[in-house]
Amino acid sequence: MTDLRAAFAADVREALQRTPRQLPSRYFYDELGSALFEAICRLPWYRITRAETAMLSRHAREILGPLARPVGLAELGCGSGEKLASFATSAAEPFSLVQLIDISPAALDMATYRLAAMGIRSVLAHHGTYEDGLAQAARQRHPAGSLMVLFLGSNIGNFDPAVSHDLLVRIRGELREGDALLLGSDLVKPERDLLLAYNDPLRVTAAFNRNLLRRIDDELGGNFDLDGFDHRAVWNAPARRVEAHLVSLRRQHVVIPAAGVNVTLEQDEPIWTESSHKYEAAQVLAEGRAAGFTQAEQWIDDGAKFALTRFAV
Ligand code: AVI
Repeated sequence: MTDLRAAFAADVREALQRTPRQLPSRYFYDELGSALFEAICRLPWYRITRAETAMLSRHAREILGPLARPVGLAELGCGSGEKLASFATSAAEPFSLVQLIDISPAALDMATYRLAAMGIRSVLAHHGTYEDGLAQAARQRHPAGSLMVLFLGSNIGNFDPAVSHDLLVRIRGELREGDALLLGSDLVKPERDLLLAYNDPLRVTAAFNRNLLRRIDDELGGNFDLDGFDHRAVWNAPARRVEAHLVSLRRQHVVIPAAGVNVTLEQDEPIWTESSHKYEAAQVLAEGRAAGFTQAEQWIDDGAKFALTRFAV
């Protein structure tokens, strides 16, 4: 068994044994999962990607304004590279080096190809976790100028608060004076809008969620019956997060040989697969401060309710 498959198996086993049962959302992003996420980003009800791309393009020069030249970029979770491409086009200046960090090899290929098509060839792709990629990016940075880490798409919202705090501290720890972090955070909005975004009428998000079971069946030999689970999204107001669940439609036995899993799910029993935390704009500033960033500037899309914050060291 490869290391990646062994880690997948161990994580699935551990998460399914919790109460309530869980599955880690980072495993959504195999090739099909990444394609389904790209489709979600195009849904009329999921506004994060369009709002952020427009803001990146509109404010590119202001965002880069105070940074020492040449600027190097490192994007955590670059996906298809579409946002980075739009930012680079509007910035209209050369970057010393662009570093891409993602757990999906397909995403890294797509982003590298997209940047190359724009003439950006000074690109390094790091396949792996945010932590490892960040450490690599800091090691490989251009010796002159500054580094801006991009952590966009409200990817931070998929982590529990304690973990996201640690990640911000980690990012801060890899940066030097004059560097910056550009953080994209989705803001709290009416429940109706949130539920449409995470339980869309075309059921693309439901497919994205169920694909995790398909991946476990394919890669770990599981016997999940995809028709035996409903996608459910709920807004947990006190915790300020949308939770995604897969609800067992009947009592069923799940066996995943490669993960050593043999469990019985009751009818209506949920498996919690994802949290998408939402923020108040001031809370984002406070979290950056708590992680050790000294200065911040924020741009907000009031319609989509999305914030881009540049934290400086
Ligand atoms: C990648 N991440 C920020 C998305 C989110 O909004 O939590 C993943 C997603 N899940 C369902 N729709 C989109």
